[in-house]
Amino acid sequence: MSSDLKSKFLEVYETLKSELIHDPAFEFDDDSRQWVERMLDYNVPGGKLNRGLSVVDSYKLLKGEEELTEDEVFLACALGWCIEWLQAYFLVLDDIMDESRTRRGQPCWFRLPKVGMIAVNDGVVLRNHIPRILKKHFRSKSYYVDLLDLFNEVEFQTASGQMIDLITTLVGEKYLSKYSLSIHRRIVQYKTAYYSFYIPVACALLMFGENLDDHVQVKDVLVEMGTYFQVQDDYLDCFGAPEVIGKIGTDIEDFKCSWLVVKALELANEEQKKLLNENYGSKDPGSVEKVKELYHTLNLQGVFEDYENKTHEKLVKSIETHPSNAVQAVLKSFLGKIYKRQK
Ligand code: GPP
Ligand code: MG
Ligand code: MG
Ligand code: MG
Repeated sequence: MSSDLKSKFLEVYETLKSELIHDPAFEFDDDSRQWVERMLDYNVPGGKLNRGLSVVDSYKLLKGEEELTEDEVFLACALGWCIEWLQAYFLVLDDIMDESRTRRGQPCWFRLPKVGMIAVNDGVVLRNHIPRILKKHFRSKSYYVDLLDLFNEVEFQTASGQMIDLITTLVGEKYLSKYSLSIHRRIVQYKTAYYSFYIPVACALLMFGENLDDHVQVKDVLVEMGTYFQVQDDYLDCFGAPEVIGKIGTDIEDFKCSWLVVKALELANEEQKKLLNENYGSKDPGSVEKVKELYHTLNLQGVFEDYENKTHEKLVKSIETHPSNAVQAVLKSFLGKIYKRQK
């Protein structure tokens, strides 16, 4: 990704933000305008921007040799930002639900004293900005309806995944024996893969004039990649450096059906299972430490490394069966961005 493209992408953010805080559908006053601007600057542009930039990247690869017009660059960036908005909306709410402390190296938005539960409404506002951006810039396009439908479908999938992520942790039903790789897979496929991997490529395909029904194989590979991405997220929650990943893990405290606990359950002897049952899902730092020690004893770092290598190999193989070189390039570029990621 050229730094040129990244600065262009950030320029488009300023344009979209300015349009949103001058949206004629609402009579902004100074306070409300300032609130939205601060809220957007705090929550939308501060991440890795991988999802957003991937739309531009993918569209370029689909076009091949042909140079993008100024207009195409703007539209691809705008779609990329819609995904970043979607991500900001999910993260603002996810951090409340997961009782997280930090995100992207700063306190979670709802942790700011002036914000608190206003963050819930900010999430709703972020979510509503997406159709406003789409209406302003894509209303006259032949693929407008498909875009709206895509964002709606993916939001539904993500919210459903988030729901199963949350209800598996319900107090009073905290027994680990219900956790398995197949439950984990279902959760992460829905809560992460569609909005992180499928939607950027689907946006590029729609803009390129393709019919998404013709790209089921692409979707399947991207969902596999998204699942791998969330396994990495689960791994980094415990083994990542908070300064690098920008957030402090909460999966053990939250009794999450994380890939790590599923693997630990597979490998543990009876005594170790007992330790897990007694300490997993507790907010007590001593209990959390005991779980982490067990993860080390079971060499989950090695188990993860092995999983990562095998998954990478499998993904490359399945990408290489795709008939189009341009599509292969899109998928490989995606995989390259996340393979062995540290954040
Ligand atoms: C990532 O889970 C999943 C999401 C951010 C989707 C949230 C969906 C909603 C409908 C709110 P995670 O909790 O493991 O992410 P992180 O580790 O970044 O907190
Ligand atoms: Mg979370
Ligand atoms: Mg979560
Ligand atoms: Mg996580």
